[in-house]
Amino acid sequence: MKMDVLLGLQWGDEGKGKVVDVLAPQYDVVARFQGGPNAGHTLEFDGIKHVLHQIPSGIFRENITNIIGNGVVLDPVILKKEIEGLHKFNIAFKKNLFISKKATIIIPTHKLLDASYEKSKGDKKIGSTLKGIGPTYQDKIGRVALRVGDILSPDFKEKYLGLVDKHKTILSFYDFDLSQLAELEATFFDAVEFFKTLNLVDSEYEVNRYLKEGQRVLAEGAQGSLLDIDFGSYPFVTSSTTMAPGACTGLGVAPSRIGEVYGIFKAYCTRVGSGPFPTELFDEDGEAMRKEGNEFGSTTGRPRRCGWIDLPALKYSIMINGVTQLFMMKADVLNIFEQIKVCTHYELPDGTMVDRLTYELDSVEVKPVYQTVPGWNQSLADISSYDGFPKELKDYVDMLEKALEVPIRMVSVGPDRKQTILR
Ligand code: 2SA
Ligand code: MG
Repeated sequence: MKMDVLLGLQWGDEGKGKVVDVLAPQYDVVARFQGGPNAGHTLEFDGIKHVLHQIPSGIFRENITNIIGNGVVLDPVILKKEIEGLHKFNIAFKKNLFISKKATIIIPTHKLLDASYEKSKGDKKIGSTLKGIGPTYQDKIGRVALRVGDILSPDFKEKYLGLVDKHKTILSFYDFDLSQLAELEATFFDAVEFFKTLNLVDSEYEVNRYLKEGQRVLAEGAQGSLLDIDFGSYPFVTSSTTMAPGACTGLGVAPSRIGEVYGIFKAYCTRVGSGPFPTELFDEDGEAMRKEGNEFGSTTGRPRRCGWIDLPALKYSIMINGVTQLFMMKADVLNIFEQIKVCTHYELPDGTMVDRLTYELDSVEVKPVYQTVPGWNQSLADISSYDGFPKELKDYVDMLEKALEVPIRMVSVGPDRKQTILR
C-alpha cells in the first residue's frame, strides 16, 4: 500500500484540516510529520468549530489511528491542554493516538529563545508564532535536543537541566528576563507526567506495518510549501520541511511508498507573519477578503495578509511536491467580488516579466501582472453539486486547472464538512 500526502501549497491556512476531515473516511491512519504547535488546523462540523495544533485531524473519527511522527516538534504543555479540551468528545486517546519516541520536545526556554531572537531582529523579524519552533529544530539539528522517549528515562531531569543551562547562556546574552521560568517549568513537568500516560512508540514501525497490512495512511502536512525551510521565501519561513519529502523523513516512510500528493490551495492567498507576498492587497478588497474569509491566525489570532491568487507560486509548489490532485478551498470568500484577479506573471524592477520563483525573487520587489476575470458575485450557500456552480465559478476552476496542469478534484464552498463539492 502507498501513503498519500496532503499539503498546503501556499503560506499555510489553506484549509488542510477541513480536507483531512472530509477525506478521513477513506483512511485508516492520519499522521503528522512536521511542524508543531505553530499549526492551527480548523475543522467544522455540526455547527461547531475545532482548532487542532498538534493532534492529527483524524482524531474526531472513531476508527482512525492518529500518529504524531518523529519529524514533529511537540510541546507537552500544549498537548495536555489540547487533549483535555477534547474530553467532551469522548475520544479514545489510548486507542487512537500514537506519538513517536523520536519526536523532539519543545521546552519552556525554547519559547523564550524564540521571543529573544525575534526581538533582536527588530523590523526584520520573521513573525514567528513564538511557540519555540525555530529554536527546537535548531537544537535537533545541533544534536542537543530532548526527544519524547527521553521523558521515560530516569535521568530526564538531568538532561533537561543540561539543555536549559545552554539556553540560559544564550538568553543572558539577549538580556532576557527569566523571572517567569520557574512557573513555566512547573507547568512543563506536570505536562510531562501526563505525557508518560500516552502511547509512546517507534512510529516508523507502526506506519510501515500499517502500509504492509494494506491499511490506508494519509500524511497531514502543516504550514505550507512557501514556508518550507529550503524552498520558501527564506529567511521568512518555518524551520521544517513542509513539502512532500518531509513526510518520508518525518515518518520513516520510503519515497517509493508515496502515492497521491494532494495539494490544497485557497481561491485567493493569505500570509501571516513577515516576508514577500507579491499579490498582497492593501486596499478595501484585501480588507473585504479578510472579513469574508475570517482571516485571523487560528493559533495566534493575528490578522492574515490577503491577496489575489498567485499562479507562478502555485506552479512552483506543484512542481516541487509532485502534486497529483488539487483541492481549491474557500471559493465562497470571493462571492463578494464582481471581478477577480489572477496573477500570471511578475514584473521585475527592470521591466522583465518572469513566472518563476528564483533566488533573486526573495529580495526584490516585484509587481504582479494580473488577468482579470468575471466573478460569480452570488452566494454559494445552497450549492450541493458541481452542476449547480455558477458559470463564472466553473470558468475560474477551468482556467486554473488549465494553467496548473493538475486536476482540481474538490472545491470548497463553505466551512462545513458538507460544503465540499467533488468533481
Ligand atoms: P514559526 O512559528 O517559527 O513556524 O514561524 C515562522 C513563519 O511561519 C509562519 N507560520 C504560519 N503561517 C500560517 N499559519 C500557521 N499556523 C497558524 C494558523 C498561525 C497563527 O493556522 O493560523 O495562528 O498565527 C503558521 N505557523 C507558522 C509564521 O507566521 C512565520 O511567518
Ligand atoms: Mg492554520
